[in-house]
Amino acid sequence: MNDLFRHVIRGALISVFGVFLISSGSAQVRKPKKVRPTAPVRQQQTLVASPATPNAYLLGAGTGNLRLREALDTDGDGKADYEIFRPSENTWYIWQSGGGMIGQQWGLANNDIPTPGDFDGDGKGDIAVWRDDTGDWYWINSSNGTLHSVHWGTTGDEPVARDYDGDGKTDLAVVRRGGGQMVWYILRSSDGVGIGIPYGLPTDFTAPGDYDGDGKFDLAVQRPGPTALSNATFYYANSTTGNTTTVVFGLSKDMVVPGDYDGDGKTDIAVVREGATPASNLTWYVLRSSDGVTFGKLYGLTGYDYPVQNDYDGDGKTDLAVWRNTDRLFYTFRSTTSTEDVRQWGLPNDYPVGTYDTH
Ligand SMILES: [Ca+2]
Ligand SMILES: [Ca+2]
Ligand SMILES: [Ca+2]
Ligand SMILES: [Ca+2]
Repeated sequence: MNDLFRHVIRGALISVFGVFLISSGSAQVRKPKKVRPTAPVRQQQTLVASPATPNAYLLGAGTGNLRLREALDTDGDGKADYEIFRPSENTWYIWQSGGGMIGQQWGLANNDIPTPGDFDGDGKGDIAVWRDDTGDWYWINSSNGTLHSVHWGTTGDEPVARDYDGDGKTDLAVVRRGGGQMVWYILRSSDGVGIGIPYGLPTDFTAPGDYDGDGKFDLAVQRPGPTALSNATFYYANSTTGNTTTVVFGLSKDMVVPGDYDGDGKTDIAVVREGATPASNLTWYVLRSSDGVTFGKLYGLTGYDYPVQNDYDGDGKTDLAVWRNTDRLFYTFRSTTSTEDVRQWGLPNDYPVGTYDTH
């Protein structure tokens, strides 16, 4: 993983897009991802766009994890697309799985955090950012190209836009750390009502997913132990029952990479563990919800790769995937065929949007 993104790693002095953050101890907050400083935002311009393909669009039980794919599926073919944000141009470059390409100026590199989602609920990913210094969201509806801006959150929050009410539209959401707790502020798309729910501690890491498989995202956190090598504990609030489930899994230093790796419609608890050196492999550990078995695989490199797990082959299962900053390659391990797909997209020091769901 590039130094610019070392903010996701605890226990180091880290440079985040020109802003230096001190991270100390084992229970330090991994800051939200931002992109590096450059020019002011300019208006959108679509350079190339492929024809839209109708998408079988599903709601209800077991479909919550499809929202994660839709967040990166701009052409609606049921497969996640390869998305890069280029800080030097404030531009999103998207290689669509259906073959089209998009260049879209959107966002401010020094300030905004990419927050892809399906805000209009048409089953296609919308380009979106959350602006840290104002708490404003900016997105483009894929359905009609309209631009939207909504204020939700404040400086220092972490954006966690997901579909918490299960209506098929991504809800604007942030978590705020302070006062001894983590509060989730969610603006429900179904009724426009904003809610605040305390869930977690300020030192927890977010881990949103649909763990109970009811189609609604559940509030969830990874709680580190006393040291980086202590076990971590996951807590998630089942949206159906309201009950919290507690699972000890992984180490405190592990990064959270939620996904539905076994394709049963429930988010699996999953983490990525870095190795000792930049050339060391990353190790993925997935606790499969379908059978309770932990799956482990070496995939990616510690010093150069960003996790970008998603469903790139469209089989409903999250694929292990990384984007490598040095060779600009997307490496995806396709769940359908258990083969690797490698493709070059982006330039060194670009930012892979798919890493937004690494915590
Ligand atoms: Ca696609
Ligand atoms: Ca959309
Ligand atoms: Ca929603
Ligand atoms: Ca749920």
